[in-house]
Amino acid sequence: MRGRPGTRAAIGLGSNLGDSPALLSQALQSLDAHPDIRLAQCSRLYRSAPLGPADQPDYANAAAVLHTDLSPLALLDVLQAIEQDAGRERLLRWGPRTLDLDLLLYDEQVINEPRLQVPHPEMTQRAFVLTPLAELVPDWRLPDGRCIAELAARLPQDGLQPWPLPDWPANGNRHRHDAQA
Ligand code: A4P
Ligand code: MG
Repeated sequence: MRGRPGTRAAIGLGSNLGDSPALLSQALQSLDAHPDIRLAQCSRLYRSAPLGPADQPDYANAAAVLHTDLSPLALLDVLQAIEQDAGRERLLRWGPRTLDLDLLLYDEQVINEPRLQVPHPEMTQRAFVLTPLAELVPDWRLPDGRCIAELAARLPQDGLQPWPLPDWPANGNRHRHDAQA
């Protein structure tokens, strides 16, 4: 199952159990190590209050842009395998998790399959998704024509804050993957 070579895809990363920054960082490394995926850009790390049940820890969130030869479903398989490796258990919708990897955008495509909806149906409502993504690809337009920067600017930030850890890939050496994008 191969996609068009070098297709651009955006993903959202989230975690609120365990060493969340390390889990997100490890997930980015695992993606970049995959033979059919190249990590083109990653955002700063953010800290956000939980959406959903309130009795869970704050989340670490980030966004990344990938270039991939994988089809959307094959990419979802890789994201879910990396979630499993991080000890992810699916106990409760919107409940705490060690690692959540959402496929936000895949080129200009609209996908409505039982296992996969792209653009991610909730992404336009979530500052913890759009603010990091707008750092990377402000001009990327959703298939309906709306642009990421405009959507991000309209959302309340809901306590979303940059989390300036020195060893996060995009801190100190910000957007170090840009040169290859
Ligand atoms: N699925 C369909 N479309 C997609 C897609 N575009 N990307 C299916 C990834 N998966 C997609 O997801 C359930 C099913 O969605 C998968 O089997 C896949 O086939 P899941 O990850 O197993 O379950 P979930 O994450 O608990 O549910 P859901 O609805 O995906 O939740 P979200 O939207 O991922 O939200 N608060 C803060 N502050 N930060 C967060 O990151 N995340 C969530 C989870 C809740 N609250 C949060 C955060
Ligand atoms: Mg999810």
